[in-house]
Amino acid sequence: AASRTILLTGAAGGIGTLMRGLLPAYGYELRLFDATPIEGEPAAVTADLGDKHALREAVEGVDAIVHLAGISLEAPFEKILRANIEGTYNLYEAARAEGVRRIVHASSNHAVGFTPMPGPHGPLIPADAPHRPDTFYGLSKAFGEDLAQLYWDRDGLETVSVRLGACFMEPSTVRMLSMWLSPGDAARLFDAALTAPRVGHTVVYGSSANTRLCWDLSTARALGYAPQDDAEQYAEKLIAEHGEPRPGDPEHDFLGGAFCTDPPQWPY
Ligand code: 15L
Repeated sequence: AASRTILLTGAAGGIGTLMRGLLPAYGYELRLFDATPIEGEPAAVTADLGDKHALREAVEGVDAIVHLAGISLEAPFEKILRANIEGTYNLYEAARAEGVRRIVHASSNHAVGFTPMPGPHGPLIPADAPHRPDTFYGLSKAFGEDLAQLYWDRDGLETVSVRLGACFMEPSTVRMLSMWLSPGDAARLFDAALTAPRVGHTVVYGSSANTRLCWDLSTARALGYAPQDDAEQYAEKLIAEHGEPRPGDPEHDFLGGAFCTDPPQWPY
């Protein structure tokens, strides 16, 4: 396939770092953007999402954007407002002005975090589940999805909003047995979102094909996503360490887990 140039925002972050390693094998040429300099990547753009001029320059000439930048945990509203709400608006404005056709945007399970967990035999949580943010962070992700819808309906700029689960090398909690997105599957999902012929604004969940899946992956599969991994191989070890999920434990009663009661705080 012809190499396509992708702007990767948040390239220094957790998922950004994993994708810098994995996406080039799919034939993408990555232009990197982050507020933090990236060691060994002198061509990376070091700028803030508040810097509209830097954003315009970074976006110019790219075929699509994978937008991972922003605050990824709970923070005071003012910080979320600047980094995630205004920052994502600034990115969409730059993309619209430069004629970029598609954005793959890191939304989060926390946009719908107060959705009750379905239980082992309940129906899977659908991609059209209404927004039930569990934090200001989740609220900013719900905003991002609505922003994406506006830019599709009004401007014809396409977005895949990926309500990410937990993307790490390995799952480390019992909750992640249902929410884990392996790095390899994350690359497969982003590649599908970048190459599917017509997406409009599509909302998908981002996880591997986990045995304990709690949400419906069909909109992701419809883009061509074929997950290869399953967190279940870690189940025995994680349950031995942490115990089975107990009913009444807020960590397991709502999709957003601990974000619903005691959200981890952005450290900066
Ligand atoms: C998120 O949105 C966070 O960015 C990530 O660090 C994980 O904690 C994930 O949610 C999760 O729900 O586990």
